[in-house]
Amino acid sequence: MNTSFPHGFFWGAATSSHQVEGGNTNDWTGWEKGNANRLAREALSKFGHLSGWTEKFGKEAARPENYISGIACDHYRRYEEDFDIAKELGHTAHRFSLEWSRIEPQEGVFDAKEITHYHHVVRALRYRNLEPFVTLWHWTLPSWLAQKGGVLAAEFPHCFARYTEKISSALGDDVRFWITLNEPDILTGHVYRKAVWPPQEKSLRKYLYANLILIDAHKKSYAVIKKNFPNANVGIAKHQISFELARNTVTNRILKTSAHFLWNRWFLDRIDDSQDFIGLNHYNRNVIDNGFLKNPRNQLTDLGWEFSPESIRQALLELTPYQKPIYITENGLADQDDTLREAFLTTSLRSVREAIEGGADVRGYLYWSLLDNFEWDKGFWPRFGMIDVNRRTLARNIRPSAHYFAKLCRENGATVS
Ligand code: IFM
Repeated sequence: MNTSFPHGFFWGAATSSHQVEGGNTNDWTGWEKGNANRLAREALSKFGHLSGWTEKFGKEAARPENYISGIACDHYRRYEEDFDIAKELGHTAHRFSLEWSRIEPQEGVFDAKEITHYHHVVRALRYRNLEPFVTLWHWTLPSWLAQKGGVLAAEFPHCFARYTEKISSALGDDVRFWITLNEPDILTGHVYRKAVWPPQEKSLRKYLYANLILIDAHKKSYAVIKKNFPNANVGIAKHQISFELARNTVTNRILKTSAHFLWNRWFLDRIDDSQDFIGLNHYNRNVIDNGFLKNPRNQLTDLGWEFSPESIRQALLELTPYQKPIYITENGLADQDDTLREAFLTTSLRSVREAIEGGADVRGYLYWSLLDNFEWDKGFWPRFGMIDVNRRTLARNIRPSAHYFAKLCRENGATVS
């Protein structure tokens, strides 16, 4: 019996608007329609080699519909039902995102009905004693802003601050935790380095510039929330990778230090005076041996990512220099048959506990994701959910690992072994 998870530790799961709500009209909407056939054609060559690739995945990934978010999980209408399940599963917190394109469908024009909707969402969480962690921006853009250049638009920080002002003043009395940006550098990397997400423009200059714009946007948004609600807790959800050495050589150490600085520290360092906590999103380690990604590829998740849940320990310990509370705002895996998820949770949470014992001020764990959802350019076939969502009927089925997690939530992790 070990009781080293702190008193009041938050347990729960996370989602994002575009991935679960359904019925959104934003910069992804047209892109999905325009690219669905191509993505379906490319699926076999991209994923067919994966050891966990099944006939079922093959069929789903070959259908263009897989790449169109459409009704998603219909969470926009079924959020109360979904929160009831989370509550029944012992969760005490829930992270979700606001869909900017619903709230401000035209520049400067805010939709009171949508603001009320999100107020109801927050109240529905509060009513169930689930602490809301509200993300202001999880990547999707209103069409008018995308047309101005999206995260490259010089007005982006101003627009984001105006949106923050509007929505935070409406919801702020009921929200203690705000996440301004989700994984900003993953977004900029996929749009401007890999050029695989809309608007698919490969340019290192744009990549760097977009990151600077997002830093400014976060700072402005932070200032707005703190002006109106000085006691609010505001941060970002940052994707962090554990860079590990296969061998302790000079070259490997140089590679690790540079990669750690560029990937894990650069963005956080720049906003350090404007964050009350750090939201950690963690999925991967990267083993270095005269080069990157030399991971032993023993056990893989459905997406072909290495199964290495223990790497969260290093990711957490590396955040201790910031001397801020840490909330794990995402950690999870694609595992349709739920064969790895329980072991993943056990090892991840054991590693979290070790990090706490090592000095990391970790105050919550939010699994990604509550529901199977729309995994961006991969569509619906990867299943990250603790709750399986039937793509035809949208019926929710609780996976066995969710019950295992429920036990940990109820016991405050006491039996994580
Ligand atoms: O689904 C995504 C989420 O939107 C952001 N973090 C990583 C998840 C899994 O890829």
